Amino acid sequence: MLQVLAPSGERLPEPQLDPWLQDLDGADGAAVLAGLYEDMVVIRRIDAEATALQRQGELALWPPLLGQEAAQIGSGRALRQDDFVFSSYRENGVAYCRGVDLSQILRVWRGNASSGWDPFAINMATPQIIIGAQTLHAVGYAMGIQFDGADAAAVAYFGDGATSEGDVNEAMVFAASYQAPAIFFCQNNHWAISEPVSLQSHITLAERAGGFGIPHLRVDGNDVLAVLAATRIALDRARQGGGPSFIEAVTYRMGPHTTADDPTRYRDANELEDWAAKDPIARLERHLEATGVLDDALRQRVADKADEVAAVVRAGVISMPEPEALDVFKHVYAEPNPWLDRQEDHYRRYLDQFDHSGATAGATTEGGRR
Ligand SMILES: Cc1ncc(C[n+]2csc(CCOP(=O)(O)OP(=O)(O)O)c2C)c(N)n1
Repeated sequence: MLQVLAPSGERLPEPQLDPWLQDLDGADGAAVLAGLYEDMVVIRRIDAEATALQRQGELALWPPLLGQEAAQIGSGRALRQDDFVFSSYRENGVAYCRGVDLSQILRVWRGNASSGWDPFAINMATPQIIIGAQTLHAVGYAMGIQFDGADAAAVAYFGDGATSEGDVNEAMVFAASYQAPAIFFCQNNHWAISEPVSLQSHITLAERAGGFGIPHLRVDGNDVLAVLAATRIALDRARQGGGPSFIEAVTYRMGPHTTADDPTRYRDANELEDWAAKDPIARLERHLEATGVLDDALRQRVADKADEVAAVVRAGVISMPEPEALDVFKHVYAEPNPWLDRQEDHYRRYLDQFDHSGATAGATTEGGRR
């Protein structure tokens, strides 16, 4: 597994990745590192705020990313604006990097909308809940990039569990066959809800890609610099016409699968303790302290930014207008659809039975029976 930052924060020589991190040794190096640190702290704070909002009944559900900040920020910050991201539901850190309006990340989880944002405004598709389906979308988009003769890339984010899905394997066949500029970015967070990765694969997930003829890198996913470098390598290959790449970022989901899950029912507490020692933010913090980049002023600036962002997220969620019940029929099809119109009509007539207090309208017979 490739690593640039040890858990102690020490920078290790890494011949394959170091050439892709030269900007860190230049005049702006400290600013780049401080930027990565800020993003990771801010996204952890958004995650904690969203979890609190769910516990307070303001969101129906939330899939925490705690522990996966380096995998998401390191890869997200390597991308160019014209690259296109296809993610699942946990990549809120990547959405933050793409510039999504923060409260829009939470709209779906509040139940206010059936999708989050305009994909073409930020070049990131709305989150996919069907495990692995987004890899096919990414490869299709990547083939479109090829037809256009452009040098962008399509990046599919998915979990370890998704690699066992047919969709992901079919996507890899197509990407390899057409040498599409697609990046398969797998966050191996070790658990597919209660299913451990060890049960799903007897080889590393990165090695699976080798079977399709796709070049692969296995990096420490809690090391933001290793992830940044690996993503730059894959992007460069895609831009040069070198075809797809697979990155396995080895990380850990420190929280539950979603706020509806209780991981203590299937996970050993010692495992969590081991991974807490490899925390991605603490590791970068140690590095920045040792190199003199992290001082009290930077710490304060980042803490203030996190507070500010958390306040925006909270205010945005709480003030979201409630959707109309019939809005559920909007945006299902681009063209009029008689079957949907019929369903909408039935639902409207059903809703018409109720008055504003929620009681059933219409006369009741004696004794309250109809
Ligand atoms: C096709 C499909 N099968 C099953 C599910 C139910 N499901 C939701 S999340 C999940 C586990 C996914 O694990 P992984 O791919 O490792 O991603 P992670 O949640 O760890 O980020 C499953 C099986 C689903 N959403 N889609």
